[in-house]
Amino acid sequence: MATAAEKTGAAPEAGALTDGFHLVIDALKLNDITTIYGVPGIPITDLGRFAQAAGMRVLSFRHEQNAGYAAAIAGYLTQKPGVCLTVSAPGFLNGLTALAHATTNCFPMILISGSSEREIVDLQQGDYEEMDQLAVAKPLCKAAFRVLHAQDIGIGVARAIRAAVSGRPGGVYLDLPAKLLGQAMDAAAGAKTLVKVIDPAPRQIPAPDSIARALDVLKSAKRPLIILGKGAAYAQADDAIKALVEKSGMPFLPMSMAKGLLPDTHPQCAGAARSLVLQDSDVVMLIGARLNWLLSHGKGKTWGKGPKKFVHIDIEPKEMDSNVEIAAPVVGDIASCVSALLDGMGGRWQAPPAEWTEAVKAKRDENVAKMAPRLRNNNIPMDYQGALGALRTIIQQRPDAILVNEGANTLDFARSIIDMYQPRKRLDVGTWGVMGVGMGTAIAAAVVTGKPVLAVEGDSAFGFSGMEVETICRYNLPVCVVVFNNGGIYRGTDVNPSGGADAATTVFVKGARYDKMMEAFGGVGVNATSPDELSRAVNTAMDSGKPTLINAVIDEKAGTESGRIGNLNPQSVVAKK
Ligand code: ADP
Ligand code: TZD
Ligand code: MG
Repeated sequence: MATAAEKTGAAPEAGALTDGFHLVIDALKLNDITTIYGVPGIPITDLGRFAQAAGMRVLSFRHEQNAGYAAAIAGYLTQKPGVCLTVSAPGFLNGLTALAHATTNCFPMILISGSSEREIVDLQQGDYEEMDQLAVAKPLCKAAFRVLHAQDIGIGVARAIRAAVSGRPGGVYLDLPAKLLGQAMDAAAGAKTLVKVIDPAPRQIPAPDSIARALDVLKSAKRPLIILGKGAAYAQADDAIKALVEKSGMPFLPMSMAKGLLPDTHPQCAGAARSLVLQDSDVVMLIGARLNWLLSHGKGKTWGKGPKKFVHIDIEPKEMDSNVEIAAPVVGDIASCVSALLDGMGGRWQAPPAEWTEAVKAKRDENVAKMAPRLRNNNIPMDYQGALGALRTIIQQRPDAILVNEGANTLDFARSIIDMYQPRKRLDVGTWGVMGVGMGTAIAAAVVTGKPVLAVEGDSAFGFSGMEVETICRYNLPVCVVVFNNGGIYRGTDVNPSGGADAATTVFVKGARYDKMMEAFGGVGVNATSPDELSRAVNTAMDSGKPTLINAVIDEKAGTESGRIGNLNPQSVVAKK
């Protein structure tokens, strides 16, 4: 066992005291967690101060939800839990949406919230910011813990870390009552209570017979397809996945955040032939992607009439058969599963029939050629294709930049138009299609990677986290935000059906100038009305690394209801009469 001095780096003086504040910080640092995203206040203000004094990076946000989204995506990018720190009740609740989002998306994150006096909360006597936070958090995360004694902080933090990153990653809640933070104990004894988590996300090796079964199913395929999900991107098994895809010769389809795991321009990429490959494939291998709504639950019109067999690689056994029968479940961590498959394929793997791969390629080339001229238009006001055509070229020229993306039309068009070239460079709304992740995601991406970030935001989407432009300026982060300003949600053209004076429910202030928000905090603001202007402004921002917000004026008529998922809107029989 490591001695106290080895664990904390320095032996405490005889008789010296430590306390809850410092034990939390020591426990995080011991486990290589060096960044905290949060909002200060009672009872955790000093925790943030002491953490900063101890050399941690403590990023203060304007709203806990954004700090939480930052922590969630930091977890996704680093495979270490992102930590969000909040005050009690309202601050905790503000952070909770992000915790639930992290759990839903399988991102490792720990929400640490201060809480009020247990004795008063449990008797419901009306304490300052009273709430039974542990009970509220439980159904929304993978695990929830509360620590009552300073000597248990080491174990509490260790459990939180292991729960967040092992197996299927997710969100963990850690409740720290105010009284705990001030609890004192002997420093040497305290240091001994700290726990360094060994092998926090142990490999989960797939059963050999599951690999053999999967290979048999793959060999039987006439029209195989590989679908890569964000679990595959998270796994950081980039070389092995590339080797598997290339050795198999199978077309692959990246889910939104898996774009760039292999370049979208890769000869086997079927991104531009999505409908065809989903309908006509006979064997589909899912790698870190769930058959949820984003894949039409693996059935129905999207998936065509012919029979399908699925091979499913996932770390979560319960995911198998969640929507349709899985012919070959492969349960394990993606790196281990992919390397076992590669080994099993041996030296001579039969490529899929050329008839299939040629058909996919022909469809893809046809669709790409159809889109190309639309992406080069210089229309004023801009449409989505013209504006995104300009941004597409920028990412092509700067493939290591990170693209953050949210909105409806702004999201759907950007996903299909902007090619990605490197893994984990596209960060977006994830499994829920949630608005509001934008600025938190952009901030964490810049902090964690040090790379330039381009955030492409619908004007509605941006509004959910827009105040964090101050945070971007305060930390002087290399973030360029482009607000696609079409004056509303989906379109800016709706009118109030009652004829009353209020604006329609989906419409915002006409001619709004989001660029001025950035200027208010010392960043660069630009109003861009043409693709050329937009392109110049983004390139300047990316070269300078200065916080920039570009108000991109988009034709208010250009979008469609709900972007590409309008079919999910329920229809009223009354309105149709
Ligand atoms: P997408 O939205 O891109 O389709 P999902 O979020 O639906 O992706 O699926 C991600 C899947 O990846 C989850 O089912 C999760 O359990 C799985 N996963 C995450 N990390 C790993 C890993 N290291 N090994 C295996 N599976 C993983
Ligand atoms: N609230 C939350 C948290 N998430 C959501 N997804 C929504 C509301 C509903 N919603 C969408 O699904 S997209 C969207 C909302 C409000 C905004 C679309 O408008 P936009 O993009 O300006 O961001 P476009 O380009 O105008 O379509
Ligand atoms: Mg809009």
